[in-house]
Amino acid sequence: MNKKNGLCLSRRQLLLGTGSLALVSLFSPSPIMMAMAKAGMVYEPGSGKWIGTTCNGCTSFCAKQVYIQDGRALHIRGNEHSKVHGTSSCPRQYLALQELYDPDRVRTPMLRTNPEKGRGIDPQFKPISWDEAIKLMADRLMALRERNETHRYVTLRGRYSYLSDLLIKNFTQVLGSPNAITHSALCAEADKLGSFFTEGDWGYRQYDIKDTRYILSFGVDPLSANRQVSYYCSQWGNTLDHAQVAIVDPRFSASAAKADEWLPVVPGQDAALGLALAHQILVDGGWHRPFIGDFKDGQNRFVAGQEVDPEYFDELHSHGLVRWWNLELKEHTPEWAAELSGIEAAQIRRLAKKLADAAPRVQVWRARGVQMQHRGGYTAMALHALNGLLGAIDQEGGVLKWASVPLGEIPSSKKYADEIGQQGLKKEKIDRRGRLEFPALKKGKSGGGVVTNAVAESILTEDPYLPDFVLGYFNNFTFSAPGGQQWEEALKKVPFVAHITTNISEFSWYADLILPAPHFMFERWGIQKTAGNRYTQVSISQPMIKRLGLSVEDECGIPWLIAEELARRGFKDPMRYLITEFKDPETGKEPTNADELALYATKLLTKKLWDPLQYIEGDHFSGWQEFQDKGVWNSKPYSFRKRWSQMKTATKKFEFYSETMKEALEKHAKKHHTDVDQVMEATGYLARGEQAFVPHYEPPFRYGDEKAFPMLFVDHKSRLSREGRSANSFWYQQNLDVDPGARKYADVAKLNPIDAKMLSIEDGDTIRITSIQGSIVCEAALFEGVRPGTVAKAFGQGHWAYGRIASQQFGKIPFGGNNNELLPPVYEQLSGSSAFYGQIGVRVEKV
Ligand SMILES: Nc1nc2c(c(=O)[nH]1)N[C@H]1C(S)=C(S)[C@@H](COP(=O)(O)OP(=O)(O)OC[C@H]3O[C@@H](n4cnc5c(=O)[nH]c(N)nc54)[C@H](O)[C@@H]3O)O[C@H]1N2
Ligand SMILES: Nc1nc2c(c(=O)[nH]1)N[C@H]1C(S)=C(S)[C@@H](COP(=O)(O)OP(=O)(O)OC[C@H]3O[C@@H](n4cnc5c(=O)[nH]c(N)nc54)[C@H](O)[C@@H]3O)O[C@H]1N2
Ligand code: SF4
Ligand SMILES: [Mo]
Repeated sequence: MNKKNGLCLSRRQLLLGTGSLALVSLFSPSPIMMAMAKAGMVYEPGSGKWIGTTCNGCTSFCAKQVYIQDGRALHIRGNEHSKVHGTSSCPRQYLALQELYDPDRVRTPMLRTNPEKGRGIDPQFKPISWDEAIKLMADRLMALRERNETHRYVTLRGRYSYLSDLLIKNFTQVLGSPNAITHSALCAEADKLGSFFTEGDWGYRQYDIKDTRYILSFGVDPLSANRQVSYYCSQWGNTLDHAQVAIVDPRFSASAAKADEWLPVVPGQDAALGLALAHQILVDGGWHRPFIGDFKDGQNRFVAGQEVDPEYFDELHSHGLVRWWNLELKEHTPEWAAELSGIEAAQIRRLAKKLADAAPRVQVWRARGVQMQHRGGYTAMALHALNGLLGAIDQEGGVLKWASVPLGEIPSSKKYADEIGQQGLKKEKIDRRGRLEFPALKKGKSGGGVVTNAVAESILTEDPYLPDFVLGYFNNFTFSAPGGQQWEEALKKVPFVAHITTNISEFSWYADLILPAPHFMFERWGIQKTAGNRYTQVSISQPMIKRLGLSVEDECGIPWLIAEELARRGFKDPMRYLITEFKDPETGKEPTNADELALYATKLLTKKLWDPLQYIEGDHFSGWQEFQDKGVWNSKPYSFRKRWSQMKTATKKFEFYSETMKEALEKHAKKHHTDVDQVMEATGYLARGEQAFVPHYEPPFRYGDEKAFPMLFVDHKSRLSREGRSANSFWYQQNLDVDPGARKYADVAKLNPIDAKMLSIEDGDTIRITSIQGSIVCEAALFEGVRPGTVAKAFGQGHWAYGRIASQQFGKIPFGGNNNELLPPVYEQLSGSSAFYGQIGVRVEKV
């Protein structure tokens, strides 16, 4: 029941909540706009200029144009030159303006004067000059060199542009540290594992929704999150005219509100559903024969419970279908899955039939929510295998790859590292990647990926060692990582922490030095990539207004300033690297300052896109100036079916029996002088023997026993969250009710009225949610759109720092509760990903 309406929310109200009406209120004059009007900066259409850039509000990385007038950014729209999303957008784009003009932004470098670190303890930052700031960093780096301990310099990267490899990877390398730690394992690495070990693609997909007939989404809410929200938002209405949509999610999402079916699955049980669908598709003879092949005599021998002789089957572009059936699928009937997933057997059968009827114009989507789970790696594979079975891979109306684009890389710095540096580079990385329990199998390589959240534990236990200097860039792991509390403790232990940031966030609170950052979208150079609508695009960000305060280009400029200071002290290799490798590709000029370095690096990486002499494919430009003016380059349209039997797997085929996984696991086992069963054991999986090489069912691991923690927690993204960065925006708080079941100016946990009644909780009550990790306080919203027994809550609120709107009392009291204080710091270990989902037991009480 909703106290304010005295009614349960109706379906119509839910639809309104997800629709575009909310956009109207985003345009209502804000205090900033009114102040601008007062100051005579009145918006006169036509007198300003639209400039191309990229939004980094989420991983859609849309190409944008920003309207600049009198040096102010006034308006934002999708970039008309983009073939991916054109002028369309999502509601989050405008929040960037309030991020930019946020009065709480950091304007100058600042130094901590209070040595005591803790939440609620004022760091007593005092402003200092860039000169002083850079000298402090150079002091630390030179001292590490003198002690032959350059590996104790650690960089942590959150959100980024492609230029960030300079600051994070290559500059760290030239300084002699192997510790360039990215946020990828907090983001979505387990997702890539699903497509890599089936079709050899360590990457994300695009979905050809223009021409599809059936969309089955496991947890993805494309109108709110995932990748290319702008494109999917603009096309979804048309898609609903020719396709059916089923959304599997314990939570009624914005996309579920517009779907034909909503399947409120038991959290963590998606693999059961996926495997039963595969079973039923085979039993019904519904696989896509032009991709998979057929029984030699055309007679279907897939009968529940019965083994099949592989000799009878001629496989075409896939590998190991019959082995998968024999090892795993034959027992996985819809009845078996119904018991586990809470979805009725009849509904599973009906769905299997619909998918087969629509194949190959079908697409099975999967969100972080189903894969970033303790045993989610095989779920990722199982759900992706459905796309293979239905022949949807690389097909019109199916599931497409992001095209590879001729984008350059930041040049290697390895040869510039001197002897001291080379010693440092040999040290074990701080995140434990590649240890027996952390295979982190990026692209199949043992230790190829990152284990972001393990760094906090490494610091706390000094295993492999204690870092001396941690430089955080565009990250907020104290807030964004599960078990964020351990980052607070870890950062207290590190002798020197610097943070490059726009706002004093929960990470900055523990920093010794704050370095003001330019806003990614308006104040600096950057490069991003996205895909959709059968195109892959590359767009740039560019400085278009005067940078606020004293911020400098961060991804390129900060390395420049440090290199200058190190050179003054006689350590010249870093500067030699920068001036040798980053010459202006048009004039051949060496960079002479931080801004030039950023410009030349942008030109260098994108050269093959804009230089007519190096033209390869896609949009054709007359030169850099035209590319800069347009702001975006589009690939040629997608080439369908080109990868069939040309995949980057061990067999070149789509693998249901993953020889690629087998190779990777065997290599990792060999490195540790053991076998694959021991790897399974060490990574928390129950599979033994050959089961480890096929998509299979693993029971979800439950954190917290059912008695003490009877409900299951379901985390999700808000439509207005720009990762962890938009909560200090007034427009965010004012429009939060665009999420089904949510409220303005509130941080709500959504409870089913059935559960609420049992717990004597009423709509609007203040509640405490407790897990084995911690407790948070927020507001109860009674909402029928959550599966009974679960509690769903958007990530994004619960800031106690960041600014005066985001927190209740800056530096002390959070506004609402941060979900990550409930989530234990656990992993999907094969990919190194943090596990935010699955079965996280919680107790809910009225306060
Ligand atoms: N519970 C829960 N946790 C999640 C998620 C979730 O869905 N649920 N999502 C996860 C995902 S997918 C991701 S990718 C991570 C993201 O997590 P992080 O990579 O940690 O990124 P943010 O939390 O967005 O924090 C970025 C920080 O950079 C600073 N900053 C803001 N704007 C700028 C800028 O323009 N330039 C610079 N230099 N700095 C800036 C601010 O200090 C800000 O706090 O969070 C993860 N955490
Ligand atoms: N609005 C918005 N969009 C974003 C971002 C943002 O901050 N805000 N961030 C971007 C980033 S960094 C990333 S990595 C992508 C990630 O985008 P996705 O990979 O699509 O992942 P999430 O939305 O984080 O996944 C959470 C979803 O899974 C559902 N879920 C949770 N548990 C389960 C379960 O057990 N089973 C099922 N079936 N569903 C479950 C949740 O209800 C929610 O819908 O999104 C990007 N898009
Ligand atoms: S979908 Fe993401 S990247 Fe695109 S406009 Fe919205 S927030 Fe920005
Ligand atoms: Mo992410």
